[in-house]
Amino acid sequence: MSKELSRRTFVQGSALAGLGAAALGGSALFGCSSELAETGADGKAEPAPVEEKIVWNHCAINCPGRCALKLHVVDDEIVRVETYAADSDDMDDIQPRACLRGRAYRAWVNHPDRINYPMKRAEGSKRGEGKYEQITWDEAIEIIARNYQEVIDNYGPEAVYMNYCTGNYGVTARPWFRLLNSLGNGYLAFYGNYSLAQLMWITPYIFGASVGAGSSLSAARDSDLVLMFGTSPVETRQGGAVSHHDYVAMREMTKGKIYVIDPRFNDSLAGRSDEWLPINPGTDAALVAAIAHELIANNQVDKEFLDTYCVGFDEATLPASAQGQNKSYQDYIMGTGYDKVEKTPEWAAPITGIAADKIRAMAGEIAAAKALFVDQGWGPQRRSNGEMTGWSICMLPILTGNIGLPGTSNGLREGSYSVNLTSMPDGENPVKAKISVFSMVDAIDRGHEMTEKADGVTGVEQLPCDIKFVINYAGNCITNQNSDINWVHDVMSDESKCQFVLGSDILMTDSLKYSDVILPDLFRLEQPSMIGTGGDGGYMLAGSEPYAPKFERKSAYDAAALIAAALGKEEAFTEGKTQEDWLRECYETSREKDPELPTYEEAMEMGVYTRKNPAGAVIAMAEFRADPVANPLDTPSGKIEIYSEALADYIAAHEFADDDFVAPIPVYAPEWYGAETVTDEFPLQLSGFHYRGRLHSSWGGVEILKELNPQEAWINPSDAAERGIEQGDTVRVENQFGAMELLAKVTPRVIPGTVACAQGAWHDADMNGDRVDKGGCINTLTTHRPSPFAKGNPQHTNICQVTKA
Ligand SMILES: Nc1nc2c(c(=O)[nH]1)N[C@H]1C(S)=C(S)[C@@H](COP(=O)(O)OP(=O)(O)OC[C@H]3O[C@@H](n4cnc5c(=O)[nH]c(N)nc54)[C@H](O)[C@@H]3O)O[C@H]1N2
Ligand SMILES: Nc1nc2c(c(=O)[nH]1)N[C@H]1C(S)=C(S)[C@@H](COP(=O)(O)OP(=O)(O)OC[C@H]3O[C@@H](n4cnc5c(=O)[nH]c(N)nc54)[C@H](O)[C@@H]3O)O[C@H]1N2
Ligand SMILES: [Mo]
Repeated sequence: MSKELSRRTFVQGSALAGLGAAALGGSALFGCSSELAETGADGKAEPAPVEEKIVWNHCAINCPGRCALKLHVVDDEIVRVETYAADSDDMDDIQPRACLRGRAYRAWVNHPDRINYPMKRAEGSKRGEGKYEQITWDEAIEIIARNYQEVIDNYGPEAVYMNYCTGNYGVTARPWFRLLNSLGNGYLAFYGNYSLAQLMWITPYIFGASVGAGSSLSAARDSDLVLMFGTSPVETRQGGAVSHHDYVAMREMTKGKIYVIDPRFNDSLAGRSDEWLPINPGTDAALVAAIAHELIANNQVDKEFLDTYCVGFDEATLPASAQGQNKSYQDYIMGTGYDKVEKTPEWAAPITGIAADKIRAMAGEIAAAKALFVDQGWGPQRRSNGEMTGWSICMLPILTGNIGLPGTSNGLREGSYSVNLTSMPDGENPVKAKISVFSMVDAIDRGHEMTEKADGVTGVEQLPCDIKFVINYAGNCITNQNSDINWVHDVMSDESKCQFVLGSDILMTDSLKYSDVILPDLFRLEQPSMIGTGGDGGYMLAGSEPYAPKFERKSAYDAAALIAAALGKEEAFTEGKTQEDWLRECYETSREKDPELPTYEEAMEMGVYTRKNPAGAVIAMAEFRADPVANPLDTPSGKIEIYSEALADYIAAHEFADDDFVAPIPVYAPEWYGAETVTDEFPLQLSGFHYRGRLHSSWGGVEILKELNPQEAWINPSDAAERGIEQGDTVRVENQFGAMELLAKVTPRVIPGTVACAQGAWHDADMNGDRVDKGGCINTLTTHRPSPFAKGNPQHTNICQVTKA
């Protein structure tokens, strides 16, 4: 679009473009109006007067800074995206303002890869090739229903699976589990998620199942020492009303020093005066163990807290089954425990890359802090030793008694105050078996061999069959976001394994190319929708559709209803309701629970509803701290478990590999592919992070955002010099699983010995050729081996070699 175009001609161009694309009909299987907009308008004709309407809707991805979108709509085209902004300079005002990505929705909604029609895999092509032919909705539904019924008849409901996905959130955003339950058979479910599987699994052993997060960041305003382990809210919590804002507000107000402990000088540190503590990836537990050593050696642990609120710090509070065997945490730290190694700062220094004196100084600062606030992101736990690392980080507040009091947290990620909305019910799943979320491809490959003891299957001792029918909706987690793409490709393209893959998305993605049938979906912002969420304060967003569905796109709800109808279960699925009926009904249920909420009509009109936390801040575990007898935790002992007898029992009853370090106390476990296990062939660590310019792979194809946020491998100048690599060179990053090519960012912002690479870039390889990924998708190099306990995704744990391409 040329710069000279006036706003009027611009608007006319977009309107014409819509017509142009529609008139093309079947010749454009996926495509959009914006490309045509640039060639379709002659800019000379006198434009008809246009009327602009404003429609509220919301961002629906997994940020979780789901922000308000104020859509300007002319002739059924979004011509501009604004957001919410209140006229206020109150730092505590809740303003869910969209980030650059949110404001770039127009380019995404009109992307050339948009899916417009139902399609089936082209005759003779293989899964993964991405060759499709247009079909009718009737034909698509018939194929889906037939394959579903065949799989149920031949293998049973354990062969049916809905893959993990995070592209679409809202009260009615997930109709697929409901569909599978309405059909009366159920499905193989999963537990955990790709975000925090390891921490989710271990936290119930430490604090009990009801403690899922720490204090809100507003609580850190009263802290005098803030430790941020592997987290960058400025990058991963963008948006005006979640942790990015809350972190910046906290930094303005707290008197405490803030340490950021990360292999990478992340954007939350950039341009500010706080301290970066560079650490070798996967070694936080060694740092914590050495700090614990200093606190114990100098009598600086809070013994009264440990005796009253915890079990297992020392012999005195160990359960009877563990007594007299040197199994306490203190024994492990002081060198009398199971490995007989004293965890001195000198022991930790070569492992972590942090000097022993620095570790001593930090221990001194921690001991002196009156209110220590420890916050961990999920980077440290998305690793092969993530369970032990996540638990270890929580040991700093536990050892010093900095839990449940003003200015403190419990070591987990910051908590929030949210407005909660009830979702459309999923119904009952009669199938008891579950697999870990990371196990889908394994369960396609060899599901019938997978057991409770070795593979973390739950509900049954062994899976009765392999997965044969997959729904992949609003997720790019078959390949792009999943690990070891080259192996996944081999499993998924083998048609003797999975019988049928139903894909549905708004855009053609790398994962969608493994579908047998593709259904064209709507963006959430193209449908009536509501969502509740929060940070320091809570908010709710509501909105309606800017225009009727275009081309042959249908909402997932309507698509699922057609499948239900084809299988004779329409009534069970819809109960006679439209998506909007469900939205209203769920919202009325929410209002019964929370009568302060506005009416449905008011909410739709307002777009944004906000509420401050009446308590000021969330202080994690405050009730337990105030009275541990009246408010016990839901651990077996009712206390914080530093030694977990339940975990000891679990370990005894399960199978682990030799290099899986498992223990009933939080120990440092060297990684399989880590600081201590790099090889001559692959001498560098390769650690991922979540990038500011995308949300995983979402927005990854939007050119303007790609220009602003190039895909790069961060490499320290010392490692680059050794390899003759200069800033801006294209480099090849390679390991035992694959190779990718991308730009080098030569920078002291990453610790020597580690290459950092943003996850989520679009995989771009010739899978029938050399398989070298020119898109720089890190999952070309990640392992599919699951973490020992959670069987979670250890996607930041990798080693590599880097050379000039
Ligand atoms: N190496 C590595 N891999 C990782 C991670 C990592 O740290 N390192 N992180 C992991 C984590 S934490 C997660 S949560 C997963 C996320 O993995 P995914 O859930 O696959 O996330 P996205 O790549 O954002 O894919 C979302 C999909 O939803 C679609 N979508 C977006 N908006 C809409 C909408 O409004 N409607 C519909 N129908 N579809 C929409 C997008 O086109 C996209 O295909 O990735 C994991 N993968
Ligand atoms: N812009 C943007 N925001 C996002 C996402 C996105 O893709 N893009 N994804 C969203 C989703 S679904 C999720 S789950 C969250 C993810 O949020 P997180 O899991 O917290 O994000 P990561 O970037 O994986 O990790 C945070 C930091 O940990 C560091 N790190 C990695 N390994 C280690 C380690 O061993 N020790 C220490 N100390 N630090 C380590 C990384 O360098 C990174 O700076 O973000 C959400 N927000
Ligand atoms: Mo995530």
